[in-house]
Amino acid sequence: MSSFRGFVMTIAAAGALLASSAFAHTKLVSSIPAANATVAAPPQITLSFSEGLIPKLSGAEIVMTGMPGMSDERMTISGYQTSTAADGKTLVLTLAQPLSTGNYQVAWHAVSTDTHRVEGILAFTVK
Ligand SMILES: [Cu+2]
Repeated sequence: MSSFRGFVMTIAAAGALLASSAFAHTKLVSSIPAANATVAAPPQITLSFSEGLIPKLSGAEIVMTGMPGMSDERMTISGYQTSTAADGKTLVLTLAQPLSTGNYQVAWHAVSTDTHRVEGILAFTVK
């Protein structure tokens, strides 16, 4: 009987391990600029995650969603470089030129080392 009991406990432990790894997918912890902040034109946009990222599968699209006194036409920003900081958990978007005054959305996606993909939108305003 004791070997059966041991078997059951092994299964239970394996289940707990699976459950905890399912919760280990990454989430956005903080960003620069912060969500919904109004800032001077940032030289780069930094997205800090809770888990290590797979750089090839992680990135972001930057879109200008509006400009003061202009229509709300969406304009995709290009010419920035995406890299991962030394901690492996931080995506850095280095802009080729300063963002002009307006509202921005950064549509990010991140795949952590557990291979789960998460995504979200960071909005901020450049004054
Ligand atoms: Cu996960």
